[in-house]
Amino acid sequence: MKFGKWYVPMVIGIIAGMVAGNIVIQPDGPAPTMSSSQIASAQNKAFVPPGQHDEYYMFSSGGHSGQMFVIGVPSLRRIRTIPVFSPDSATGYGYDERTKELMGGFTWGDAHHPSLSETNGDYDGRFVFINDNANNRAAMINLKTFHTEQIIGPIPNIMGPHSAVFVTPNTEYFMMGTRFSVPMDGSYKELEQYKESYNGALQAISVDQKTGHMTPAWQLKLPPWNFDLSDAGKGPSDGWAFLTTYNTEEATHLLEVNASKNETDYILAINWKAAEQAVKDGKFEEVNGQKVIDPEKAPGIVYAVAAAKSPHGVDVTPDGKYFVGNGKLSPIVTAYDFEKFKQAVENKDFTDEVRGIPVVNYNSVMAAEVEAGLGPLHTQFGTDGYAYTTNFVESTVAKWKIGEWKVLDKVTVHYSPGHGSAAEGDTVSPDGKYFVALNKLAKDRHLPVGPSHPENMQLIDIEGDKMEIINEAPIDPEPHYAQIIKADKINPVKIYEKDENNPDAIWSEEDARIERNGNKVTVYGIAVRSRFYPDEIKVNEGDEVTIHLTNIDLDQDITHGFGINLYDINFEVQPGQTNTIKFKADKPGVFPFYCTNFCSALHQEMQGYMLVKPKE
Ligand code: CUK
Ligand code: CUA
Repeated sequence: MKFGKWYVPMVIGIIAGMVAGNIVIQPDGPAPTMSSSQIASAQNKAFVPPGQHDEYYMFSSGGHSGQMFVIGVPSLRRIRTIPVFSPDSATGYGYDERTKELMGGFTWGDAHHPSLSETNGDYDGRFVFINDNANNRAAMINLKTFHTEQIIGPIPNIMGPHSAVFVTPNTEYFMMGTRFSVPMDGSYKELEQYKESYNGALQAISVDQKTGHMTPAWQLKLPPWNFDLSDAGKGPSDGWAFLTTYNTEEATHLLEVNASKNETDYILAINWKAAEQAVKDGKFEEVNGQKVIDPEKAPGIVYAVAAAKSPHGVDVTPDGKYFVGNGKLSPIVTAYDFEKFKQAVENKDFTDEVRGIPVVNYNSVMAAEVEAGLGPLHTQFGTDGYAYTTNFVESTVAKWKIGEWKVLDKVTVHYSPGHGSAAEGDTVSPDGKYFVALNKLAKDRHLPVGPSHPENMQLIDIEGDKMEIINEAPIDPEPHYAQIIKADKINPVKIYEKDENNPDAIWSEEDARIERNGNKVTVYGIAVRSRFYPDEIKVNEGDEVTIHLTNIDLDQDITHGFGINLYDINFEVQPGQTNTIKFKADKPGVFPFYCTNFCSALHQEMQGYMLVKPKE
């Protein structure tokens, strides 16, 4: 392998850097300032005047904040935070009954990779899905309302679905590969039994095309390695998914060193249509209610191909002809020719077998090794076969071209980019135009705010031959991946449709009431500028209280909040929405409740009292 001869010194350098706690080789101190002509050009291209809309939405993961950020491109203005895996008192997410149930008892998630729904390999603006790397879950956000509508999981048998979520070209499925290996049946096994008793997995989730609702479909049992990222094939490679591996050393301790020993790890190519067929043919085992396919017992589903040391991202080109592995501990990005890969599989052109998985001959399928730079993590695509790779260690974005296989331009970013995101970058027809580098470190780029800084997004104009940074903005931790979709593909509703069939909703003051059944008190209330009805809720200490509240202000952007003093309760009702909250009135006394969301000139008058009569 070509990369064999020269990545070793570099890897030693990186590891030495890691051990010294200083992986970032970018120097400290202020970055070079832009020239006045660069500033003028940037203002021209990235400025969105007040009142005008951005051309694109960017959906960015919020990492361990558990949220998703909606950002306008090119302005980089953050438009909305969509709470997904963590509570958010600003919207009452995680307080009202529906969202409390969604969160399933967890108070955080680690959201890494948003994936917009696709039709024929193109973003269609219906839904966006995202993984929770911490709690084996995935969420669906409906882009009509920008609300999290469903969270599934924790899904049994998988652990830490980091290589997720990646939709197939018609959103038949999205794939979730695990980062961690664990005993798949959920049993207790010592780490000494790692090699025999631990496994990774690929989870396929099927998606209902009408509602976007997710159902666990099947799981593929994988070797006890770590899996990093995946991508779905398209066009000629439709029906396949690609998954990077690391720790094929099967180390259990000090992975920093022990998982960086092998010269190569693998990219797994998974024929998901064959997996689907195997399930139909009954070639699976039921484990904890999940259909688990063992590739050793159902051959023809999983193949491996060597990839430069501990690869991070794997990305399929827009035409689906190549899949591209990003070296991480090797300075190269490897492009594999899918057609040749398929031929090699047909011809059984294998060099090895590892844990029952045939290893395809690298030299037969490798199309090119692109010398991208130090620490390549992820690649995105623009128009005309241009590709953009983020180099974490050297803090650059490298532009190269499919077919030419060499770097044509590089731009220094600030600092240490993880993912990047190109406009419509994961579709069959990317737009080019913009690339956002999602930099892990901001350091000196913004006003200092103490020892820790925000992450830093930088917008790069990729239209010309030379890439040019034209905008930047800080962002809370932590965008991993983001997808950028044309704004006109998304048509959110302006108000919730009046649901006459919702038994919890009422639409007039006359229907407002408080019902008592033993110690259960149910309030049917309305919120309307600028009052609650009823505005006196009288209960006894110890009562179980349920409040259904409907916002009958059917007017865009008139949202009411409902907070109760000292009861740790706050939720919201958007126009036309009904929400429910349940709690025990365990503190006697007088507690005002009030609208927490400024809604009118008489917002401050929008209040009432909850009287909790003490027990005798
Ligand atoms: S990962 Cu964070 S930079 Cu979770 Cu996609 Cu690569
Ligand atoms: Cu309703 Cu403020």
